[in-house]
Amino acid sequence: MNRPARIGIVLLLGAVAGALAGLYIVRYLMAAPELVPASTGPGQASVTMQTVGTIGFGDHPDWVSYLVRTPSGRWVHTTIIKVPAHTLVHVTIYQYDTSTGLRNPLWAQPRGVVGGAIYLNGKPTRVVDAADPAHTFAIPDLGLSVPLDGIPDNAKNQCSAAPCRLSMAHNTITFSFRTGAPGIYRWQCFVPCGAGFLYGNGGPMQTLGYMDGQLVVQ
Ligand SMILES: [Cu+2]
Repeated sequence: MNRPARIGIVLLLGAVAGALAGLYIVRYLMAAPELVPASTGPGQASVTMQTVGTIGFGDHPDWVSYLVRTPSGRWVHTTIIKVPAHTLVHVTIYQYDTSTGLRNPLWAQPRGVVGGAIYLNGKPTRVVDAADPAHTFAIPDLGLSVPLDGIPDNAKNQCSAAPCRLSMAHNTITFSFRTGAPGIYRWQCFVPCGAGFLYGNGGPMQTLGYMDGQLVVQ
């Protein structure tokens, strides 16, 4: 093979490698879940989420996940939420997964919520059985921790793919908390719900868009 042909092949291989590296960067390293803003009113905001036992689509269809509802009512597979600073935030979570239980029973007590209570299917609740949560919603830097009780293993009409509908078996948990200064606050679930991973703490438990999230306070 003559020299120009060899140079041509090397250049071609270089271009292919570059294109693949670019695809990898765009597809895997820059891909971030969508940011969903809260619905806002004077001095208040509201956020609606659901937790599901299996997301049912995407890269990891069998992973547990959160979803967030946009102000216009569309369910988005994300955990990145934008709320205003120094504001009372009302949260509603539709919890469709079965129980896993808490590793630390301390987390059975809701903390950091207005009034010290959450509402579990409308009932004021100051502590749950540590065996009952399927997930928690916790923002460590705000001292917020909310247990989300699972549905019974034998519940009828369970949801298997998100977004789940209100006609399917679920618990509704509502609570309120106050935001402070602007910033990005990490939030996560503290139930070891990553089935199939070491101690249940891998996979979805370590992945933004599933059981890890960011509260963007602006
Ligand atoms: Cu979880």
